[in-house]
Amino acid sequence: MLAPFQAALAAAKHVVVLTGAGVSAESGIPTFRGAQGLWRSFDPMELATPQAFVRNPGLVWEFYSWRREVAAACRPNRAHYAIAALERQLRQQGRRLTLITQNVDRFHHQAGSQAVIELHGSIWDVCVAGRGGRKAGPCWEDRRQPLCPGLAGRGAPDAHSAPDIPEQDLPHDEHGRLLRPGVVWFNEQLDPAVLEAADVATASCDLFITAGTSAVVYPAAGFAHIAAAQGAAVAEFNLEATDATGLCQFAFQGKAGELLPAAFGVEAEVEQLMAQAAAGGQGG
Ligand code: BJW
Repeated sequence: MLAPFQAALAAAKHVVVLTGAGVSAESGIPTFRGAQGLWRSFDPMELATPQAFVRNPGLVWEFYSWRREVAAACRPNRAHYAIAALERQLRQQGRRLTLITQNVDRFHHQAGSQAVIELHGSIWDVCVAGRGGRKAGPCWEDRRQPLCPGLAGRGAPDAHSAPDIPEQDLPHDEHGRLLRPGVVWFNEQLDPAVLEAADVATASCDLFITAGTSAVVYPAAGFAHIAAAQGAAVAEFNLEATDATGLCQFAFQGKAGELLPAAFGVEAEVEQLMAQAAAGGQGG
């Protein structure tokens, strides 16, 4: 299976890589589904919808502030570096790689990826909360931790008791408007320009690689189908089979951080990038 995949990679002019939470799992970021997944302990409808934010912005902010703390203590892993190294290699050869990520941790940027489409926003962004908890205007990055004194030292939300953070103690902008996390929640439209960029990339690739995603959340889950329908080869890297496995020519089971450097033939580059990052260079 590896040799035919590498032949497809060698022949591809435009590679699209779609990543999900499994790619950051080896960094220490919890996935959403599966035995240790966040949605096992936390109800997404109470924490990751605009309606939940309207009902209880303190609970939602407590959840996201805790996840920012977790992410701040983690670093990109070999899977992130492998994708960045492949992008660089393809660019040097006059080919290209577009990365579509569902992840909100920005580890792909930190690892050096350049052509990154963030489908579900970023946990480091904040935006003004408008009607119905939706975004009112553009988001901006704010990496302060905690974002405001009211969110200091709270840890993970307790599923059995609602937090007692008054709304005035939550993050606000300089005009006193309540802020919300800059991520995309369930029941919420993706940014149309972002979705368009992902659609265009998917429709024009000749190799589509999906890594570390359960392939159940739309619209991302539809991309592999679109790529396959327009003739691209599809490859999957995951711990286990998913809803997308059936349409893949190549399916590799195992950890992304172990599989991707070898499959992409970039092991030496990955070790070099990891060493640079450990020494405090680019990739942090
Ligand atoms: C490893 C590994 C290792 C682990 N190595 N692998 C069409 C049909 C049906 C429903 C819909 C539809 N269109 C829209 C919907 C509704 C909804 C949806 O898809 N629901 C489904 C659950 C059924 N979609 C939406 O609401 C989207 N909006 C939208 O479409 O707008 C239009 C619309 C609005 C209203 C109604 C209808 C249409 C928005 C989706 C937003 C998702 N948001 C979240 C939270 C983001 C913010 C945050 O971080 O808190 O995004 S939910 C969560 O799931 C997060 C993820 O990005 C997303 C996907 O999860 P992912 O990345 O796949 O992670 P896991 O945990 O599921 O899987 C991890 C995988 O890794 C597993 O397979 C492991 O095996 C593997 N793994 N370790 C390799 N080391």
